[in-house]
This record gives sequence, structure tokens and C-alpha cells, in this order.
Amino acid sequence: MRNNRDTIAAIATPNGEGGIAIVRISGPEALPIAERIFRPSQKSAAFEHGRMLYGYAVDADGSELDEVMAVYFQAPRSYTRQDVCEIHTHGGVSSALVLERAVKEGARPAERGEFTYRAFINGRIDLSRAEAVMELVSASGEKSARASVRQLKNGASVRIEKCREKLKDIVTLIDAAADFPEEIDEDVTFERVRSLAGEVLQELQKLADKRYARIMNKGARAVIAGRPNVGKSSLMNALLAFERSIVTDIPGTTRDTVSESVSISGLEITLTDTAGIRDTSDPVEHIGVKRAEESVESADCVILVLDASEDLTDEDRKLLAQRDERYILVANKADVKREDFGMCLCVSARTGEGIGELSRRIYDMVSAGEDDEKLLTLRHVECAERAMKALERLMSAPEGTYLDLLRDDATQALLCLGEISGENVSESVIDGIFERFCVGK
Ligand SMILES: Nc1nc2c(ncn2[C@@H]2O[C@H](COP(=O)(O)OP(=O)(O)OP(=O)(O)O)[C@@H](O)[C@H]2O)c(=O)[nH]1
Ligand SMILES: [Mg+2]
Repeated sequence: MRNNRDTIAAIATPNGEGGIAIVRISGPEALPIAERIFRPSQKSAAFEHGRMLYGYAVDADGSELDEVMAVYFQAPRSYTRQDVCEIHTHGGVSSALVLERAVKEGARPAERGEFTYRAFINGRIDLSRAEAVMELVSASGEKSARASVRQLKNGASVRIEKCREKLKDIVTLIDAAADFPEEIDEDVTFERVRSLAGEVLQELQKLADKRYARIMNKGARAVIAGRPNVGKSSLMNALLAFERSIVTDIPGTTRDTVSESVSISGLEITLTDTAGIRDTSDPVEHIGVKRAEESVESADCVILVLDASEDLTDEDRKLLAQRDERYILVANKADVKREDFGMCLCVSARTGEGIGELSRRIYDMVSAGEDDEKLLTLRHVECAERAMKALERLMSAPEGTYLDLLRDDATQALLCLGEISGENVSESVIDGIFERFCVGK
């Protein structure tokens, strides 16, 4: 358990050089500490809530350390709901000097995520919103950043809260039936309970999408596969718009997987070029082919490349037979001969024809359902999945089952959903979440 009552300080901006850096101080001593290390340029100026002051950060002997701006947020109208002062210094060493001053004046260096932890403990945000803050600061692309902001504004947590209300209703209904057996018909309660549980289950099925959460957090994975020499590496380079993979006319050029990230319409996508898949006795190439097959297995999108300038080979047919809904079929070298094999997108890595359309199709495939207010964090999806298991148990109970058993399932689901907002969650889970933050957040 962290001490929540002392005064903490940290640099809230990233390490290294920058135009400005912000030293943030939070706790009961924030204001007196700031008053000792900041001197306004106008003698009469004093800290008041939300007003930016101009002046100097000063050392213990009164000498000036840096020209700065400073602002005070009075509790509870601050990020942590405590008194907060921020000193905006020039980037580089001066922020470190100001932080050092704050610590000398009595602040404790903040731990990872401690400001956001205080916002959570003091009830300003729930756990799912604290996690959204973290995802926002580490977002891999515009798309996931926007989704984090939606979560921060409480999209999915409001819907989870409604589910919890319904589950509490179930428990109340069952308790009432137990307390007033003469007045309340058990069969009616049973039906009512099942219908409420069904509604919650349906809502959770919409909210909990593991694939979506993973893509929003870690980005999507698209893999370029095909037999040797069809132009996979050339396509990789065309999609990236720079020469990343080696291209030659020798089949078997690419021997290992080559990955590079690219942003398509704001979504972070890791593109992987792979070794051409074929039977081979070369031990090195054999390992490469295995890796290619593994990459295909775990991909969100597989770009299967065929060669439009040649007839289909047995290797092509073998690969085509494995295709599923993640596949985009591409006929490359359309500049030589246009052959779409009846189902492929014709492209040319050489002329650039069809590359824009291919990007669009990759995006469409991996971003499906992006606008829904789905759960964004894998931890939340896992909590929701456990709640769904309990509700499925409830729903499959045959008529005449003791209402008490249904009550157990509903309570179980309720507890699982409470872990999302942080209402019933263990200290160690909370610590684990905040430890993944950086210092200063
Ligand atoms: N005309 C034409 N040639 C292409 C095109 N794309 C690739 N090539 C040529 O096809 C040959 C093979 O290209 P790569 O990109 O190395 O093919 P790959 O599929 O990565 O081959 P491996 O790594 O050996 O599996 C090279 O000579 C390329 O210049 C295209 O769109 N049009
Ligand atoms: Mg290659």
C-alpha cells in the first residue's frame, strides 16, 4: 500500500531534450514547496487556482536556475484531487535541477504512475480510465490514441456499469423471492432472471473483443506470404515506400522474416515479409520457411501473393487451399501480364499499380468494428470473459434449478465486472497496473 498523503514530485514530460519540461508536485505541501522554489517576476503576483505565473525557479540561496512558468491547481480541482503545482522549465537539465530543489524542500520522488494512482484512490477516475491514460501515453498510432480518449471519456465503462446494475437487480429479485416465498412466484423470478442475464450476456459479447483490444494496444500484424520469387519483398518495399527487404531475381532470396511497422490511416500495422514457402533441403531456408508458416498462423491479415506473369504452380495451390477469412489474394507483376486467377487483386510492385487499394484492403480487414465502444484493455476483456462464463452457466441452468445457484453465478459475474472499474480488485492487481506506467504520469 502506497502512502497517499505525503507530497510527491516528478518530471512529467519525456526524458531528454525538449522545448519545455514540466515538474509536477502533488500533495499537501505542494504549494509551500512551489512558493519556496519559484519567484514570480511581479513581486505582488501570488499563486491562485489555474493561473499561470511567469518568473524564475530559484536555488536555496536565491540565485536563478531557470526562467519558468508556474501554475497551481487547488484541491480537489486537480489531476490527483490534491493540491498540485506544475513548474514549466526549459527542457534538458533545468527540469532536473528544479525537481532536485522540490525534493530538497520536502517532496518525495514519485513512483511509476503515482499521480494517476492518486487520481484513482481519490476517486477522480476509475481503474479502467486510469488504464486508458496509460494506453493513451503509450498509444502506437492515432487510431489507438483516439480509442483511448473514448475510453477516458468513459464510453465502455458506462456500459459495464449498466451491466452491473442489471446483475444487482438479479440478486435483489432472487433475495426477494427467498424472503417472500408466499407472495413471489419462483417460476416468474426464474424467467425474469434469465432474461436479464441474457441481456447482460449480449451486451458483454459486443463489448469484449479480444482481437480488437490486442490490435488497439499492440497494433495489427499483416504478413506477406507466397512461394519464392513472386515479388513478396518487392511488395513489402512498395507498401513501406522504402527499400527494406532485399530483392533479387533468385528464388529463395528472403530467408528470415523481416518486419517493419507502417501507419495505414492512423492504424499501426506491423508488416512482415517472409521466406518463399516451398519444400527445400537447404537447412537455413527450411528454418525460414518454418518461420514464415508461423507468422502466417498468428497474423491478423495474410497477403498471399501469386505471380500474374506465370501459371499457378502446385505450391500456389497448396497455399491457396489453406486460406481463410484473414487472407487477401494478390496477383503481382500485373505490368507483365494481367491475370487475376479469377479472384485476386491485380497489383504491380514495379509500377505501383494497385498498391493503394491493397493498403485499403489491409486496413479494412484489421480495423473491423473500430467505431464501437468496445473494451480497449486486454485485462478488461479477460474480466468480461469470466463474467460471460458465469452468465452462460446461469443461462444453461434447467428450469427448476434452485434460485440460490443462479444467485451464485450472477454474483460471480458481478465481481468479475467490478474488477474492470476497480471496485473489487486486489491490491496486487492495482499495483501491477500502475507499475506499468512511467514516472511522472
Ligand atoms: N515485372 C515485375 N517484376 C517484379 C515485380 N515485383 C517483383 N518483381 C521481380 O521479381 C523478382 C523477385 O522479387 P522479390 O521481391 O525478391 O520476390 P520474393 O517473393 O520476395 O522472392 P523470395 O524472397 O525469393 O521468396 C525480382 O527480380 C523482382 O524485380 C512486379 O510487379 N513486376
Ligand atoms: Mg523476398
